[in-house]
Amino acid sequence: MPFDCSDVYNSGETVSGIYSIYPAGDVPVWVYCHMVSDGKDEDNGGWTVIQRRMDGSVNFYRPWNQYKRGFGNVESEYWLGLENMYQLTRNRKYMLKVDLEDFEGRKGFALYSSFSVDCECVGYQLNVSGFTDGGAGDSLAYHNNKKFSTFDKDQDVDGNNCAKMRLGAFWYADCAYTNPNGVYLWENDDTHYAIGIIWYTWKNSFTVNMKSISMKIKHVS
Ligand SMILES: [Ca+2]
Repeated sequence: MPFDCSDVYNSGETVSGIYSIYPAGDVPVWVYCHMVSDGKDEDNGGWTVIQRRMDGSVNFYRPWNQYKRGFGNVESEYWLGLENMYQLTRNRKYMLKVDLEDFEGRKGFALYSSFSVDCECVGYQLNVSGFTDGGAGDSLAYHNNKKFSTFDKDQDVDGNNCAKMRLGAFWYADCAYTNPNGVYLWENDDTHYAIGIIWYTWKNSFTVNMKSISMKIKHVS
């Protein structure tokens, strides 16, 4: 039983697609495994996609229990679930890659040599470090060592409720330099401030929205 997409890849499955993994024992979790290299070494097989947005087909404004367990469609947009992320990263060391695409077709990424999510007992705190710039800058540093917040569970350091203000759910601080689980908006829709899928350090804006984003992790041996 593969623990993650690295195991799937190492078993000989080299085609990107949907596979079942077993991060918490005998319960299968369906996940998209990114296997195909696009020519860069860091993209070589075995990435487990933990979050993906591409077309606005899934509503991401959801309560705590949904973010804990995971939701969405592994063929398009989904969230793997905080408990699965915890189970994966407590057992193995992972790197994280965030792939971004804007509405002009430009691409950028941010690579982190270390990524982990702590237990629910400490609010599924994010730990991310070892940044390498893929042209998009480091918008996650601001969220490092923050607890996860949803509209019904405010664990951010802001006096208000960041999930309600940003219409998403994330490791909010005071509140966000990136909002991957925000509202899927078109490029320059600034009708409401900072509720879209932003990556501030790329666009120097809280209202320029991404066409797609994915967060994927790979076992570091
Ligand atoms: Ca708060």
